[in-house]
Amino acid sequence: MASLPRTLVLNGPNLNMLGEREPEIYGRTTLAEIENSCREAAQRLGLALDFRQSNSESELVGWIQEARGSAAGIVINAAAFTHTSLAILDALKLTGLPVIELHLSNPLNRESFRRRSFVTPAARGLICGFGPFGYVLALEAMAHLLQDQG
Ligand code: CA2
Repeated sequence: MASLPRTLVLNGPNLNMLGEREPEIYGRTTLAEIENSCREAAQRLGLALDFRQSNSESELVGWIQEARGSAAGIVINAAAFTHTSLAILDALKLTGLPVIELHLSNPLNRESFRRRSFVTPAARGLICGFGPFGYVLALEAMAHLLQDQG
């Protein structure tokens, strides 16, 4: 039987703290609960899931580079690195894989420094503002992209 297309879901700095601080912006759902919803969605959509979080830019870049050989697509909530990291942008472009940019909040209606994203130039699409449900939406979108790709 052919193996399922693998989607790498990457989470950037501080997202391991979800549910503990700033619930008015990021809600009360923990990253472990989000991972569980992603696992259910991936199973339903016929995707293999690799769900990771790091506070280190270097580790995230390493994982993105490795995805070239092991993943069919990348969903990334780069958190604060979204607004600062040319290294993550370059790594995402180098993979040649479909990338979906994801945010829990809508960075466009927050502080002006959140309006610039270094991920957007590498992304096929952007999902933001839907809280934890955005992760499920991103996997739906990825399954759709990979199906179209054949
Ligand atoms: O809305 C998002 O998903 C963000 O990527 C979250 C980042 C922020 O810098 C982006 O502009 C938008 C911040 C993640 C911080 O995570 C926290 C987790 C728990 C409590 C407070 C922050």
